Amino acid sequence: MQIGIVGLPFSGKSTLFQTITKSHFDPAALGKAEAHHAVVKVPDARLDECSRIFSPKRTVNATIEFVDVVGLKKGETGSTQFTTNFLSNVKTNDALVQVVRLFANDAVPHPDGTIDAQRDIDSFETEFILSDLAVVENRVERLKKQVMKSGDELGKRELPVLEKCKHILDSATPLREHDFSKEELQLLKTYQLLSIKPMLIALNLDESQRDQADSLRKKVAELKEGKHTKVVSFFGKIEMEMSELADEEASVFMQEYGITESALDTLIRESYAMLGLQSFFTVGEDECRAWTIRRGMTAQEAAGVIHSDFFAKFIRAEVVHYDDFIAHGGSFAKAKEAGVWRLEGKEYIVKDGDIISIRHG
Ligand SMILES: Nc1nc2c(ncn2[C@@H]2O[C@H](COP(=O)(O)OP(=O)(O)OP(=O)(O)O)[C@@H](O)[C@H]2O)c(=O)[nH]1
Ligand SMILES: [Mg+2]
Repeated sequence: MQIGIVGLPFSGKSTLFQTITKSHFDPAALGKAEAHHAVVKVPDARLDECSRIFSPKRTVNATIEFVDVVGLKKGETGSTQFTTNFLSNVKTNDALVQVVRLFANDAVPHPDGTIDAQRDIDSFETEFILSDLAVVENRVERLKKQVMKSGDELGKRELPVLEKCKHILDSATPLREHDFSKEELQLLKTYQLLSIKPMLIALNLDESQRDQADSLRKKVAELKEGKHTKVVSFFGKIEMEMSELADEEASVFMQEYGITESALDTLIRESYAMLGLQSFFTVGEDECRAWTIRRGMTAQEAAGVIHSDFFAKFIRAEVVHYDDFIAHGGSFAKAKEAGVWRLEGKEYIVKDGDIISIRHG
């Protein structure tokens, strides 16, 4: 699962990437042709609490991968050029974080001269829609011929889905705001369409905009938020400085600024949720661990994520939800007594935050 960080030049992509991945690269390398990848721990207060209760030898967080997508450059004419090279770098991601610049900084002028979130967001939207339309139209034409000539079965199934896409794109809306069935999504996968990818719009604010942070976010959210489009805000520069501090210093700093949770933690968790991912936990004195599954997965499938043997030899799952576990003093015995600890069969749909132990043969 990979999330691409995109955005106009000088919007703060590399600043964000370095902060969430706690990595550093030479400023001279910023904007260079090669993309940076890093795996990031998904922060989870529930897992931290389990670790406090069990004091295990190790605690293992869920992870996701972020990429600083490079290749978007200011063209000769001054406007930003969405080259095919850039668009193909975007295609390989499962979801996108679009950094939108709201901070003013004369030292690094905005490529379009002024700060305008809506214009920036729309320019990406338009490019993505146009790129998708080209792919879809081209394919529809070819498939029509193919189906007529040979009665191609796969083609027959694909054609109506692609025509549906064309219809949506023609009305200038991104595909991600429409419902597609599992089968339809499967058929569309090979086309790596851009506007179908879930999108988190991350507004990069300056320290001085602290008081307006909420209203600025709401303004953009009202216009842009949708089923698979979310809007969050963060403070690129301070967050970066904060990430360079030791944990203790950072918490003093956060208190001083009245930050309750690092915006970046929120951003990572939102990205995880945006991918349709959720966590269940295994706990014990050896290890407390968050495992990643897709929403809707069964107990047997979840067991298979831990070990393929657990899938094959699945008998039952012992399940208690984290909230119930905590409500009963973080004790399995009390949770059992209260009847919130249960045995579930292989068809049980695992919930985000379930604590599970697999019984297998
Ligand atoms: N004042 C201010 N400056 C910022 C903020 N975020 C980033 N910058 C500055 O803006 C410049 C560009 O930031 P980058 O993170 O390199 O931006 P980018 O989107 O990766 O840029 P390219 O890779 O060149 O497209 C740097 O000089 C940052 O220090 C912010 O929140 N406030
Ligand atoms: Mg960069």
